[in-house]
Amino acid sequence: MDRTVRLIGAPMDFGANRRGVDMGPSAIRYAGLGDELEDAGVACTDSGDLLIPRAEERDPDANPPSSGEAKFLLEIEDVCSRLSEQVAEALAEGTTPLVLGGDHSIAIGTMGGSARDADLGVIWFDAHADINTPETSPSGNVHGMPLAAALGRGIFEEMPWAHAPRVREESVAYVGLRSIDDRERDAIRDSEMTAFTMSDIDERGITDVVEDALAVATDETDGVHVSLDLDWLDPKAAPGVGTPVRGGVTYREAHSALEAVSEFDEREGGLRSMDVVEVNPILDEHNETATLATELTASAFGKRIL
Ligand code: B3U
Ligand code: MN
Ligand code: MN
Repeated sequence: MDRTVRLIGAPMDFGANRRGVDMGPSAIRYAGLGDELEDAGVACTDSGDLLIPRAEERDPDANPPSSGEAKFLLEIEDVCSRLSEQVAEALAEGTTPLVLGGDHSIAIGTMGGSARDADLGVIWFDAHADINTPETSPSGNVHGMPLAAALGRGIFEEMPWAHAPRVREESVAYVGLRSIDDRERDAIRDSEMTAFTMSDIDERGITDVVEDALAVATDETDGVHVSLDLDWLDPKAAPGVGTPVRGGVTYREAHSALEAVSEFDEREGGLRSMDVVEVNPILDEHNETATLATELTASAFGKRIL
């Protein structure tokens, strides 16, 4: 395949409730991402990391009064605005942006850049729904809000840096949900998004579910963004995450899912951007979760056993 992947590190933990995800990009690179991608048959260039201030130097509550409960929102705005520029630039140069988090709030920047010149489908591999707004969030952590931000829900509607008008509810598919707040449940039920939970995977198998998710994300869109939150996996396979939830997908199911993404991409094209988030090396065991993140990314870009 004639593809160049452009790595962009976003070592940001402003959106998470546990410190440590800022080390994710280093841990993922150290686990050999560049070589793995080359094994997958794609070329790889590395733009390095965005410069991000340390959380200790900032006041989490220094938000505009209209922003409700959303910690470090000003800092997240700054990082995501810069990230979206880099993502848009990578696409304009004909490369595929691969953003290494960082907590999941960085996906606001990735989607913003990726949806700038295209109608964007989204596949959200996550235990969580990430559809809270500052008005509904139980925690004030923005890593529980990136999809709401991209869709312009609640007060995000008035935040041009967050709202990506070319992402529509009908083009969003969740895969693997199992931890949803009450108000998120209502939001999903009242929306046009498609949600496949762990129960759907139990009943139908991961491959069928991912095929359906791809059908949703590619229907009347120009490309797909894949957002991979490592807490999607069962904590036995991915212990190094800040908010582990029992009952996630297995190592094998995760590989099948991302291989299905790449098989689809080989057949029909369309994998436009990806981010890999929530790897927390402080909580990890021997860099296992970062290594897994690396392997799964290689599967998404075409690496096969044989
Ligand atoms: N839904 C909860 C918890 C959460 C979301 N994403 C993660 N945790 N990683 C919240 O705080 O919004
Ligand atoms: Mn998430
Ligand atoms: Mn999650």
